[in-house]
Amino acid sequence: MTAIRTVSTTPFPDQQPGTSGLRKKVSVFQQPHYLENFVQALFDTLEDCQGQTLVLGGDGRYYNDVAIQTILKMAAAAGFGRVLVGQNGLLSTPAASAVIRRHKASGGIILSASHNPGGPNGDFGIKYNINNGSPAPEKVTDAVFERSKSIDKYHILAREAVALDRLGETRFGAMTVEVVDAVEDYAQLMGELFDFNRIRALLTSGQFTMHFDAMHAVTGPYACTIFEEQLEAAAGTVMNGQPLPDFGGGHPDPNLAHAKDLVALLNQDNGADFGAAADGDGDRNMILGRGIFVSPSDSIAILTANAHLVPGYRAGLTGVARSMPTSQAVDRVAAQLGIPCYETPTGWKFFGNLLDANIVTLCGEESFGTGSNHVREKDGLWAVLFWLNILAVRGQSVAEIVHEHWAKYGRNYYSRHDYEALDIDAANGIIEHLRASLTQLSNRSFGGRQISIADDFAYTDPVDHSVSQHQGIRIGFSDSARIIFRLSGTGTEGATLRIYLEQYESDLAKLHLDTQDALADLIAIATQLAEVKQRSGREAPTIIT
Ligand code: VG1
Ligand code: CO
Repeated sequence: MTAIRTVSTTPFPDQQPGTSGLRKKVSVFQQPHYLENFVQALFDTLEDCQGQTLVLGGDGRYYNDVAIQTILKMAAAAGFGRVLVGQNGLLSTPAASAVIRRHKASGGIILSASHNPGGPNGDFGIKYNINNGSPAPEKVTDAVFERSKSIDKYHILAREAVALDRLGETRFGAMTVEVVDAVEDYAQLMGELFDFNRIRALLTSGQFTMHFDAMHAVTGPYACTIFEEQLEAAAGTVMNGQPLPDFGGGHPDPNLAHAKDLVALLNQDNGADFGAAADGDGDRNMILGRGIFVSPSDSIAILTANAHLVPGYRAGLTGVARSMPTSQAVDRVAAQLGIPCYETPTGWKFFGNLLDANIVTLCGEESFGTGSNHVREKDGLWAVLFWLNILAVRGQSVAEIVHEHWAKYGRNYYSRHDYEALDIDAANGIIEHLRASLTQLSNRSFGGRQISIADDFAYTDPVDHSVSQHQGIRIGFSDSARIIFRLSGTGTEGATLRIYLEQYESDLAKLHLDTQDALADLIAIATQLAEVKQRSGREAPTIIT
């Protein structure tokens, strides 16, 4: 019988999960008892851990291996019957969701700070998913935070580490640790949704080349198995396929700024036909064609419009959902299909109820997140396979498909301007100032544009009727242009102000403008309304996507 130790501790005041779990600098997590406190607060909050099955894995970033061993010992002390751990401690976020669902686990812990940089000076994170595979809803994360404020002890098994490199079971106190193949369940699910034969025919035709950039993060092993082995894409299709604790020194964020090598490969003469990348934990995706970037808001609209071409969705979509700041491109497709389109706050946790109730099939966020009812997380490789399936069936280029889409539905020019690492008071001041201006804004017009809505977005979940307030300052114009302001809930340094800009254009002669040029008027209105320069001292955004 292995002994369970009870350790005295004192609370940390800052263990409030944000948009996607608790995210802090590695050095914060390395403080004695920091991780243990949070995990114990979580286990105390869960109603009953006795005999339950937990899923555990992470994106392989620095501290993943240490944290996993601590959590295993604490899970054993909490009475869990079995923990399914990804081999070598790896599980992408969507794969963890798939494993929770397939093995009917009571929940799962995912260790990741997603697209944030890793390494000893980078970020670490921990998030909890519930038994449907969805990120824990606010009522759970709020309860964990409350518990963390009064925690005075935690329980841990006194035992040496368990090896995670080989598949199979190990007894761990009264608990069983089962090391599972991180890729197997997930790859099987992808094979059920997409026409692998057709995609394989495209990839081996000699007429089509693609690159997938795993950014030295968790999708490497998944992408090698699925693209290079199962779909027989040329060796070397997967770039940066080996997961590294510091992501090779890069920033595993699949966007135009951080996936530069991939973008260059697609933009050169005779570049590849298709390019894609995923983030640290594999839930984000970027889609590129030769010489074209597909904005994530357009991507979810195009997937919706073409879902009937894909086996897993041929039967039709019950509805779609997008986060509030995501462009309204998908709304137009939903209207055409005669299905509802729901608008939720930022963060995947808000889609879970809609998917469970089967009132939506596809979901998307402007932040490079796309997914469906196959799991309860956004899913990077799923989006790439969805695009490949469409390309294989339509036999057109990415650019042709996007341009035809715009010609049919019009184009929602869209961009996000991020001001990172702002002084926290200055950032809060910007939002408070905007909030105070709302009533007075509702009837104003700017350069002939009438404001039709000015509010602080609040959401009532249509399924459980829970209410989430203060989800972003939303300013809409009569021509359906929009400006949204909100503060990031995933950063670890100061505050990040996000300004989301959107403008609709249906004039065929104006569908191919430069995005920043097309949005120039709105950008000027946004920075003026928010008094960005006066309040933050910043002349320009840190990053534009
Ligand atoms: C950001 C994105 C949001 C996304 C979240 C988690 O949140 O805006 O759309 O769901 O990251 O994505 P925020 O609060 O920083 O704007 V992931 O891939 O970082 O887990
Ligand atoms: Co992510």
